[in-house]
Amino acid sequence: MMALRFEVLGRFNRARAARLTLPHFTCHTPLFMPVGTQGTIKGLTTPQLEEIGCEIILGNTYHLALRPTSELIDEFGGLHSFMNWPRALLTDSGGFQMVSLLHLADITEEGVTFQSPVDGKPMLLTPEESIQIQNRIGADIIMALDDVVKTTITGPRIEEAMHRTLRWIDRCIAAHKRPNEQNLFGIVQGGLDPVLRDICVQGLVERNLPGYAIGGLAGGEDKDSFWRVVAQCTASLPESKPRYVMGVGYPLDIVVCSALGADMYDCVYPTRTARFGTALVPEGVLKLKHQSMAEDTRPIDSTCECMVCKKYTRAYLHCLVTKDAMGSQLLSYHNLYYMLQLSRNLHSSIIEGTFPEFVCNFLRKMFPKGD
Ligand code: PRF
Ligand code: ZN
Repeated sequence: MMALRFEVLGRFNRARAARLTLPHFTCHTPLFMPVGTQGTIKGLTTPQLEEIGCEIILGNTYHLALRPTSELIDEFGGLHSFMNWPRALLTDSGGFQMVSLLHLADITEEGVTFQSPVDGKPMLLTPEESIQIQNRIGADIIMALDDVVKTTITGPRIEEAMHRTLRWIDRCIAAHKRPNEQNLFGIVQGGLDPVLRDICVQGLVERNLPGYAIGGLAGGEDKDSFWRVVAQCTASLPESKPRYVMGVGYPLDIVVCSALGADMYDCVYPTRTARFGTALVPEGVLKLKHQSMAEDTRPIDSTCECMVCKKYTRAYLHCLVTKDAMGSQLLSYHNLYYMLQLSRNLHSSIIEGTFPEFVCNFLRKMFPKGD
């Protein structure tokens, strides 16, 4: 059972441009998903997200379950109506957030145990519970609970986590009560080991899920290992299903992973770096706090068509940044616009057959000295 349609509209070698029709919205790949935590993208309203062409946003089960709680969201008819977001939503299962945010989290066969940050009581998130919470939240795509370990560790723990992720997928599938309204994606684990990754891909593909994610990356491994795992997984995941690289990434990673055949991405980077006064530009980054911005009459990026670049100077933004909430709001607006425009440019260049030229231009601007 599936609640999505994935139509590949164009290809260039392994890169794909597709239309992803979800219950609440029709999205286009390569697809960047801004990350919300407590049911909001920090600094932007939902009408602003529509204005910049955002098609889908990511919510975190862990944050939403603690506050406002999934029961309350359910009473409001789901997260779409609670946050007044008419387009698509994806929720992550919660385990990864607990393990990465709470160092006290402990993983057993039953699930992830952690101390509640609300009252300090021990709590257990099982695969069944994660799916039940995500069923209440009502996102278009829900993620399986996986056992995530850092790619920088080695040894039997990597193998244990991969097999546990495969055992948990069956508990997730059995617990999923709304397969006609919500798409359950499985997550490939296995660290940097190609044999383990392959076992995990084959195991998940046998379950015939509506989509697949590549997990466990962007955790401090070198780019070479990271890209090699993405290339290996995309080569054996089905052509007809969306492929989501979790927690990625930087503009360069999105371009490279799309060339390797990945379709979906999420990352806090554009909004987090905005709060530190950094704007994303074709040349890399622009630090608005820097003294050289104080009298600069130019926009952040003269080639950007966003509201912030049309209306404000670097000097004005320099003045606001870190002193007023408006500073990070305007930078977040521009940075998300930049990521969404990058996704749209990737999509159209793949369709038009100009993907290699697009990638060359992107790289030439970002690395002018060729390094
Ligand atoms: N699993 C889940 N969420 C994630 C990841 C993962 O592996 C990553 C990759 N580091 C980001 N978010 N469930
Ligand atoms: Zn802009």
